[in-house]
Amino acid sequence: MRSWSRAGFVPMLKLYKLTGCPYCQMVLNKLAELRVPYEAIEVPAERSLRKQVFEVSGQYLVPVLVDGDTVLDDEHDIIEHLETHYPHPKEKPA
Ligand SMILES: N[C@@H](CCC(=O)N[C@@H](CS)C(=O)NCC(=O)O)C(=O)O
Repeated sequence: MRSWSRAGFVPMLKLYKLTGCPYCQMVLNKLAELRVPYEAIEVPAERSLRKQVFEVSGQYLVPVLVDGDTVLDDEHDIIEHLETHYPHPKEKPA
């Protein structure tokens, strides 16, 4: 899936997440705060069934964020990435 951004037509962020996962919720909260569009991919609760997660990140834990060529598998790194690359809505030029 693709979306418009100020950089042009770019791939939309993909977030691999699990409902009830507090680390995933931290990332979801940040995405909502920054109003960044994304595609959420719900993963199985059973770690060994998360084939897609392993294919993109080389490990099985979530959250995993894919932003173009960038793949991040730690919530703190993901939040830092979002804050660095996506301006807060209040700071966006009119
Ligand atoms: N990034 C977290 C860990 C992430 C994590 O543990 N995610 C859980 C979901 S809340 C998970 O994927 N667990 C799968 C498992 O342990 O089998 C950390 O560094 O502490």
